[in-house]
Amino acid sequence: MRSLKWRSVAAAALALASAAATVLVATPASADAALRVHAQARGKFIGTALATSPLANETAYRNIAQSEFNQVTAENAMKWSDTEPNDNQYTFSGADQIVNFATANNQQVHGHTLVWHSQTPGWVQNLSATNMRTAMNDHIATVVGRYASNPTVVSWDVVNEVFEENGSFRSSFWYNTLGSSFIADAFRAARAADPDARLCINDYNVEGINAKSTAMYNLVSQLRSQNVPVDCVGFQSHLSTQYGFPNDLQQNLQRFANLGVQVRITELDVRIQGSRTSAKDATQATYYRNVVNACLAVTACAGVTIWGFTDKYSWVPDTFPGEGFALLYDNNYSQKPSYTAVHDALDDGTNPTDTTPPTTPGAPTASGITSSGASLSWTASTDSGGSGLAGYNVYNSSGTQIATSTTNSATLSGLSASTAYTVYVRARDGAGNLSSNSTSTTFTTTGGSSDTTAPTTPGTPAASSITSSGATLSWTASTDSGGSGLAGYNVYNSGGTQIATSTTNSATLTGLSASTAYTVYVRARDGAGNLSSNSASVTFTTTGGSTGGCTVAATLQTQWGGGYVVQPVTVTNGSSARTSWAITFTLPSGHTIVGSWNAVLTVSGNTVTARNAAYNGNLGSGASTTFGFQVARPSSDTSTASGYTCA
Ligand code: 9MR
Repeated sequence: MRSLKWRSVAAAALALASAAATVLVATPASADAALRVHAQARGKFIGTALATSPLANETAYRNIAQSEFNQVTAENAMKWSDTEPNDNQYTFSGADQIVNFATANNQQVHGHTLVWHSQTPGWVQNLSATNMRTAMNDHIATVVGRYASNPTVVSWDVVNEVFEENGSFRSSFWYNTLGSSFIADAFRAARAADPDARLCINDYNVEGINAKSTAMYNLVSQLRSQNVPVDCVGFQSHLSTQYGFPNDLQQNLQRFANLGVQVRITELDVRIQGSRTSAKDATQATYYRNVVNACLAVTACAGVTIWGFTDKYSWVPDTFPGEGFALLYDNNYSQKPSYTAVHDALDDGTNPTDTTPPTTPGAPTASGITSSGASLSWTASTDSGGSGLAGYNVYNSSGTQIATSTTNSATLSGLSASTAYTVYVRARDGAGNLSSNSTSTTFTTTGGSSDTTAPTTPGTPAASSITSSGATLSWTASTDSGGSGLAGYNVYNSGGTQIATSTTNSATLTGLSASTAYTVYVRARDGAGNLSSNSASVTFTTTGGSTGGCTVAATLQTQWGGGYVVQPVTVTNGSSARTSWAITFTLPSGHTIVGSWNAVLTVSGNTVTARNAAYNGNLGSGASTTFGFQVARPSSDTSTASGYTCA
């Protein structure tokens, strides 16, 4: 029986509100309780975006992600380029990684994002109207459908960033091919795929009352009057201290709430210019406090999600050279004044819910020990804080979490033979409080003496489905004659860091950087933990995102039946001065360039390369220049050039 996802959350919040009304003696808040403890006490979520690579590789990243937040959004792993890189070929490794992490830590997942003009593969962008609508509906049915019966995934950004700054519909390939009807279609497809998920429309620069947020307001109002299932509006809130705080944020949230939708802050960060100073930190902290307070003041505001938590992995410096430090923790995972601001805004000094951790579990006992696994069991904890025992985390001696469980036992797998493991457990409750560490237990896996023969060396990996953030590798399988049998493969980068594992002779890499060369090789492993020699390596380069040494933004100035003008195309340099630049973009078939200015264009197939003219190649740090061009197209065709990339 599936649970009623977000509706049950609303019921819990109501129960909390009525409990608060009858509890007369307030318990003092624990000053150092985690953000999620205070957020839950206020009936709100506090979320973070998560990136798959540090989640897999960094204990400090995982520890903060699980202890401070009760809601997570995949920063990239659920986007179309990651989930359906080729038509009808779905890859969910990154998405599942995020969902599994959230499930293990009693967090909810907000799905991001189904229909967006960015990070959508070229095969979608060039489809005919009929085929594009089918592809969109299939994608939504498959991605939403995958998690429809999973109570962890409660909501989705169905369409993202459909407006221009002036409030007109964004001239995206979606809009240019399908008109605005794709928006209602997408919401209906999402509702059909999961009737219980909360469905959101999401955008940036809509925090204050302005042309763009008013266009959003009018659209949401219109869609709801047409019974299109829009449940929620997401305000990204990528703020910068240089533009001032949107002081009408609360008023804006309230006018949307009055339409009957839930509102939420979905991607909050506050970037500063140049290096950090205590004055800039203090200003930034004020912005964070103001956003949290605005959400707290609006009953229909469900919570605040921050776009990551450590400056180490923020998108900001890549996109805005010279700006950064936008998050709650510095590069070394130390809390900044912005953390304290969010904490103190959420902490109202009374805390009707749970800051009491469960009791310490008993020392684990190991049984069923093999060369690659063991079963652990321990005496259960109890929880008196009110939120109830949620489960247990199992850690190794270096503090890395190696398993989670909802019962007082766990199965460990993938261990190495003849190896001593020291493990301990901690209980966690529904509010995210962790118990003290149990006493630890050391056990030794059985001998690899019977199998010391490594598998044969796997074939050279071949890279395919290369996007700006991922790639698929496949290779000729190894064989194992040592007796324990082939268990799988590890994938390494040129620095020897393991970046993926697989039980088959292929793997999907996610979370890669755009326009970057990656050299990777694989090793096979058997059931006794023997590793083969390294395969030969392959080098591939991810496609260009918008985050290379320069960025490009193209504006459709005018269009008519048989053609259009793109002007200005603004090329903005990164942080190092350059003497030349090159932009590539894709022309739909049947389109021809009929004129250009301030750049030299060459056409090869459907790809156009625009290089600087003799006089505008020199760009200092952060400097911009512009060019433009005119295109002829068949008169029945409404598509335009797309895929602008700074090479
Ligand atoms: O933070 C994301 C970054 O890692 C990606 O490279 C980028 C690709 O366009 O998307 C970033 O996240 C965006 C989000 O999905 C939608 N709103 C704007 C966010 C910041 O660009």
